[in-house]
Amino acid sequence: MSQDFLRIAVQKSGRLSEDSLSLFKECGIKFDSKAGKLKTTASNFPAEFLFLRDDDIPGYVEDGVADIGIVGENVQVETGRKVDIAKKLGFSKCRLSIAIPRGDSYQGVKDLHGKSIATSYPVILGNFLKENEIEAEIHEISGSVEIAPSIGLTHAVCDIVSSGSTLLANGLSEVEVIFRSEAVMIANTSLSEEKKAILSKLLFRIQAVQTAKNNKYVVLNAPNEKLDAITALLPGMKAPTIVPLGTEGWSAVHSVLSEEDFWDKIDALRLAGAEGILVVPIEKMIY
Ligand code: PRT
Ligand code: ZN
Repeated sequence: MSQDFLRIAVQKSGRLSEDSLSLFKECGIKFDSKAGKLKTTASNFPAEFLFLRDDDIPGYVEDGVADIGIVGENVQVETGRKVDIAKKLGFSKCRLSIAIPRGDSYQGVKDLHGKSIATSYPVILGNFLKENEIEAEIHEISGSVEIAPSIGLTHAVCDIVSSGSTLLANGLSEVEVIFRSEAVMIANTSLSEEKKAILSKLLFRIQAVQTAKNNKYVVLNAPNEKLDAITALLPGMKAPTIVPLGTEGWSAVHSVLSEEDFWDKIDALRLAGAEGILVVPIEKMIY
């Protein structure tokens, strides 16, 4: 019997491509990702990659042409395809926002009543307007949404924003955030047991990569009389490792710090008497 494999759909070229491919590589999966390829097989993991337009990925995953795929949640929700969300991936974060010409008055969502809004996301925008009981005209266009007000096409736009510089450059100001998005791994809803087993192996590796990215390995020196105060600040995976130093009365403390409150913790450690603090990135972290 030939071994089962997972067919993975990733964006061919665009904002999701690089991070998607890096993620699989960080999971130790080796494959040829030369530009222009439409399909490739991993050499050390039961997986095959398909390189596609992001808009097509939810449909392929729903139909089972691909078993899993990576897309922005915005695309997943807009296409309305029935798939499972296997994992949020934390990259390609952005928001879908309504923006109006700078200087136009805006008191609240009710001001959108009777207005026209250009967007490539008619479904998500439609849901937002319905929830807020606003009657506005949705003008669907596939690209360059931001110029719609300046050419007299619509009163407002609803588009993806990340830094906000595109809105700024087009004289628009963001007035409502209607959806927040990040890259997600989607999966077909009826995977075979064999494919589910491969997916769970992949998700385990992704978890280890993500946890490692959110943590740093810290080594510091501490005078023994201050060890209690210092170790109280450090969680570690179980408890910090404490090793006596060659210098009498001093110890080295090894621990793991979360990226979230990293600088606050470093400041507190210095105040508590820690010296020679080394911070090292972690490649994989498995509990
Ligand atoms: O060719 P294909 O169809 O595969 O790709 P695409 O052109 O449809 O999508 P792509 O590669 O542009 O984006 C893929 C996904 O990345 C999106 O579906 C979002 O989930 C996510 N993402 C994250 C973004 C942005 N950030 C983003 N800034 N998608 C688009 N933009 C655009 C936005 O449309 C606007 O024109 O960037 C501009 C705004 O950026 P700022 O930084 O100026 O605010
Ligand atoms: Zn697209």
